[in-house]
Amino acid sequence: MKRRYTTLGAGFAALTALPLILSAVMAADKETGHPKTPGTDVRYQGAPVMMKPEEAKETLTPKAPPLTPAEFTRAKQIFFERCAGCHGVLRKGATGKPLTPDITLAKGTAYLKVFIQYGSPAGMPNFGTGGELSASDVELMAKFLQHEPPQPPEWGMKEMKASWKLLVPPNKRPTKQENSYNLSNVFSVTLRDSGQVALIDGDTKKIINIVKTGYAVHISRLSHSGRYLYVIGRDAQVNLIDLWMKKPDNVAVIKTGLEARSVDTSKYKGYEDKYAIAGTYWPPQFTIMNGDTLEPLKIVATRGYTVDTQEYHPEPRVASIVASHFHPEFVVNVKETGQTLMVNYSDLNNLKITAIGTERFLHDGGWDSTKRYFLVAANQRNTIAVVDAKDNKLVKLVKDGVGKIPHPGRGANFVDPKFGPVWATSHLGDESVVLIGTDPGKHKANAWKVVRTLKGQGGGSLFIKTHPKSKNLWVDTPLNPDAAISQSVAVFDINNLDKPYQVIKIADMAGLGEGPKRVVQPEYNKAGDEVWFSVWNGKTQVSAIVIIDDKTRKLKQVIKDKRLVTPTGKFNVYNTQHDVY
Ligand code: DHE
Repeated sequence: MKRRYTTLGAGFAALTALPLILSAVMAADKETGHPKTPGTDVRYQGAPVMMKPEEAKETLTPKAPPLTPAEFTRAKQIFFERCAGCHGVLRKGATGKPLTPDITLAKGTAYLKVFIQYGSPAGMPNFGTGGELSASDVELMAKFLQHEPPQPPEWGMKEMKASWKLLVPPNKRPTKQENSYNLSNVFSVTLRDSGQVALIDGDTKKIINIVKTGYAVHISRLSHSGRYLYVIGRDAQVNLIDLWMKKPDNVAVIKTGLEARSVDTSKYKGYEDKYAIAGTYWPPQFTIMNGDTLEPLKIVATRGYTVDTQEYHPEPRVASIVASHFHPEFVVNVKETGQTLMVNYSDLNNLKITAIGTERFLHDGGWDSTKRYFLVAANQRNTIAVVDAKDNKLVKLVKDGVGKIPHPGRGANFVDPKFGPVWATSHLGDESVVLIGTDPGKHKANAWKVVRTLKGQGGGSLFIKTHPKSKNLWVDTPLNPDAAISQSVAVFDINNLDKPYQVIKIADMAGLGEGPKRVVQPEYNKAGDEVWFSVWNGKTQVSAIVIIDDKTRKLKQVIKDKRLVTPTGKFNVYNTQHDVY
């Protein structure tokens, strides 16, 4: 991420060397130097995948330009690091275009080289002129893309069981809470680049423990009781942390695949703390595990057909997962096919799945305030899909009025003084914050429509947050190319939404040295009177967490500690456990 952040800047200077014809038709992004592609999108979507190139088996394609084994190995490495995040491991297309040999062989080496060198207006970065790939690597990749995509290994029960470690079996664990922390106000903080989470006491603001987790750790979720914390890394490692221990720490660990982003736990009555589920990007599947041991019980593939063109997709990744409060079900959102799967866990042998066709490119989302409706962003389609978790059906694909690349995190629920209950999202691709009516009862005319659009600081927003006890709506913009915007947040007054937002300069409050200092992901404490922000700096730079008093919007405290390496997501135990947002 950091490397991309800095080297892409060099691309801007190199852009001047583009052939006249290209520079005439393309307006370059100020930061990426990439024609018509905002730095925000490139940086966010195109992160390296965690696969080891040696594990992916290559097949030489007869008509493609020959490559030596050493060249193949190098090309695989470059592909996993730079390309797979957007084009997919099997190159069937995701955010980026499909790059399978039926397409690439017809284009040929010279044509592909131009794209890799200069990028394209549709979103392909200028790897050559941007200085990320040498001329010989550009040529190598142009040849490599004409071969069949190397197939990474599958990851079934045998591999999962071999990776599974029950560090402390349930009968050796505490029978009651053995520490005196107010557990419901503990925060699990992602330390992205150190592969750890920091457990921070929300009352004293002191670090309780730094726990080793998977590589490029991503999110945390809680069990129904709030005792167990589940953390997933991009390497698909799930860590189970027991918060009842004197010093909360890992009690089990498993690798559920090679690439992953999501984890959750069973919440329905009678199944409290019983199951955990992890969704993987590779292999495309989800795994249901024992909640207190992580023993894998059931693996289900997500390969299948796209919702619209009904075309086979070999690599549909599992995006957000939430636990239903109306049925013993997990809501599993499958990205590339646009299927929302209601997976009933009451009988794992006779597994019932209701497949709701929603929209392609499902990503993140959250419940409405009643927790009956799940609103999920189909980001590349500028759509919010609304699913009814009680009647198990699609309610609406909200398209009208939604901005460019909605990115809600879990979104924000509050009551709009004019339109009634709403759920809100901000956007990666523009400055809008849209409010969608969520009450089909008393406010039927407003339900599942964009009822209001606020103008935020700019694009590059990832997360938005409020709390039932708050009157503030906080909007971050960590991926905006303007440092003044990425290092501050906007806060709206929910009771007076026509009033302009206030800008709070969070990064300045932290008083850090140099670095990108992106301010990311507002998260409330349990009482709903403090908002926590991460000031996300480079791996070798100083980062911090800034805590704002929600009522006064003034600084309350800064947590600085050399162990807080690249803090990003923060998950308050109570709010995560009860889906409060
Ligand atoms: Fe995330 C949630 C995928 C990059 C921080 N991210 C999610 C979810 C998905 C996802 C599918 C929803 C999980 C759920 O609810 O079950 N994220 C991806 C990617 O594919 C992507 C774009 C690129 C990648 O290679 O991983 C990506 N994400 C990032 C980051 O760079 C962020 C900003 C910093 C980081 O720590 O990695 C980041 N993502 C988060 C956070 C959440 C999240 C903090 C949970 C928000 C919440 O409030 O629940």
